[in-house]
Amino acid sequence: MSFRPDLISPREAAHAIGVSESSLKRWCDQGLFHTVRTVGGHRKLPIADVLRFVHEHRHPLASPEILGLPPASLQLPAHMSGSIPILVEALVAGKEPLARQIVLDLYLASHSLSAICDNVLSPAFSEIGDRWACQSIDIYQERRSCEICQRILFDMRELQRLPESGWQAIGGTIEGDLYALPSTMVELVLRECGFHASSLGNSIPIPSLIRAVEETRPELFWLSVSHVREGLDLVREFSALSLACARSGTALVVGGRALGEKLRQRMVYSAFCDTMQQLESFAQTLFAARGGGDKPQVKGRRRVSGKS
Ligand code: B12
Repeated sequence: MSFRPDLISPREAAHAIGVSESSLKRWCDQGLFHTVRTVGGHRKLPIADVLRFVHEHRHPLASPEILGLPPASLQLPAHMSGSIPILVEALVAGKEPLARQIVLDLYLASHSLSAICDNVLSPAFSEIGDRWACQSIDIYQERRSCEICQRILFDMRELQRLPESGWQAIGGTIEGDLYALPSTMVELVLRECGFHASSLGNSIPIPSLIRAVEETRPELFWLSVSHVREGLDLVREFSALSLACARSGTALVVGGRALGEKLRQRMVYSAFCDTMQQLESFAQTLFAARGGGDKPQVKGRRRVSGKS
């Protein structure tokens, strides 16, 4: 199961979310759903839009199978802490469809992507790390868990709206830092906030990151630091990155487990975030502060008018 951008009819969408076809058509007219016309002139809705609607409006999902989801959707624990042990078992056993379903069900239960990352995925990997450290799981199980999670995060992108602003965000990890998940999460969360966010990848020398800032001049640059390789003078190299960001008017956001307080005291940046939820809040504040007509669409929960 992945969330392909398949199209369904308004009648199917109405059945899927358990409302009348007339209500659904009215919501289409109000612009709550993006619709496309087939060559024959019939109105169709992308499945991703229907899933996003369920997420944004806390709307029940009556027939998930119409959307290509297993009938059991929303029957897994919709609260975050209850999902962690099931997710850990699914990841360790390589049960990718189950792991994806857990994440999707949390999203459909209206949890934000940032909260899912902080409160479910990060603790799940912490548990996987503990099991790896005491050798109760094999290395391949830890690596496979990362691969699965990475694919799920990419799939979640298909549910996101296309950013409406021209605001760019780029970032990645420094040379020697092989951790991919945090940076992928940052990208996802910033896209959710309305940025054109794209990760540059992992293990990139800082001079190369500086060139990326100078050439792209993004509104925001993120650095995720989960590991500092021996011999790297992070503070010195980082100060050059910090200057480059200042010159191009770029907000520099840093985070990651390897950025301890002592290190941070010697670094200059716009914001340090412990969590994806803090990043989301910072990104929203940035929009509000810089304001103007160019402002990206920060996701809000619109109320649905009309009853089925
Ligand atoms: C997966 C993993 C790896 C994988 C990563 C693969 C991949 N494709 O990403 C690989 C195999 C590379 C790896 C290697 C190593 N690992 Co490792 N790894 C882990 C593990 C299990 C999960 C890390 C992870 O991705 N978590 C998910 C992320 C999303 O969660 P997070 O890091 O908590 O991030 C959150 C916040 O910090 C914040 N955040 C993070 N970055 C940013 C950035 C920004 C901008 C913002 C806003 C927020 C933010 O938001 C996130 C979500 O809440 C951890 C266990 C653990 N406790 O986390 C061990 C762990 C971190 N690894 C550890 C070790 C020892 C290593 C190695 C040194 C092992 C070795 N001897 O080679 C190497 C070093 C690698 C390197 N050079 O980079 C130890 C570290 C111990 C310590 N005290 O430092 C841990 C804790 C395992 C353990 N229990 O011992 N590892």
